[in-house]
Amino acid sequence: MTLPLKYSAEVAHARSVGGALVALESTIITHGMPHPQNIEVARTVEADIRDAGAVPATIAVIEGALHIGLEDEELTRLAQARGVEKLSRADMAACIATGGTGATTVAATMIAARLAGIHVFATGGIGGVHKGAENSFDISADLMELAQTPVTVVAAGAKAILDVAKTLEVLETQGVPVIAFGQDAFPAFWSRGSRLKAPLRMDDPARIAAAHRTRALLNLPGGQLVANPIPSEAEIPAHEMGPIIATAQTDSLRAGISGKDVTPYLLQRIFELTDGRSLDANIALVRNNAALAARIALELV
Ligand code: PSU
Ligand code: MN
Repeated sequence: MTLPLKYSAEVAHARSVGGALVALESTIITHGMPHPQNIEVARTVEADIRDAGAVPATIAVIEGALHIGLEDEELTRLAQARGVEKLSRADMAACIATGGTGATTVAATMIAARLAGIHVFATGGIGGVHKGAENSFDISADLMELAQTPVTVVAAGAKAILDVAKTLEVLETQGVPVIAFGQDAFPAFWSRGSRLKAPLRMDDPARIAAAHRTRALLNLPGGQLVANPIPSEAEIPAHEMGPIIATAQTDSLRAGISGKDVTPYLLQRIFELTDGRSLDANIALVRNNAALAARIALELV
């Protein structure tokens, strides 16, 4: 029995010539953004990576095959499909074994990237420790994945739907380097700054690539989290997002949402409550992360 692994034509070619590859997740497409903006964003982000001289590898499970890179019609179908599973470390093997279709979270995308020899991955925000985790125990598997899978993940920090301070504490406990790019503060997704200082700061993609390589030389198993602030022209001030996030949180508790439905519920609710404005910021920061990830990937080849 072998793993049904499928490379897109573009990714297969890049692998054969040793080109720079950047992995992209698919949960952001199926559970993180509404249709039809999700497919536009997915295509734009792929194009940004190509413009920067690297090759995008969007990852998903389609009818039991683990796809590393999607052809355009596969991307289009996935973005419109209903009932697509959300796959993390716990559910990925079961989905493949049963011929299912699922979108990969940060954790599952890292697992697939490692299998394909891809070292760098761009996304929007990672999962983390949810507010009220002292009661719910809701801590994303993304954090434990960063501790064990050697992929450098570029994100815009963590959304304030999470308890960001606790998220940073868990990352520290798990031995995950958290590197703010070009500033001292840990960025807060829609906003550039936050009251929290990132444990590390680097201003140059070459340094981030060197740190990635050095971890391998030290035989350390995990990856790195690069926290890249949203471009200033696209940011939404934290004081505007605060009350909206609080409302989404209250609605989520009242509706009894739990487990893997929490993050998609909150993202959708915030989209509604901001009349779609949160999405524009989201698009700008994902594109910005894709461009930085491409620069890091080019340093690594
Ligand atoms: N945070 C965001 N946007 C997202 C996600 C998180 O700002 O789209 C998605 C990612 O796929 C992430 C997943 O890996 O949600 C985390 O889900 P959970 O909290 O259930 O682990
Ligand atoms: Mn969770």
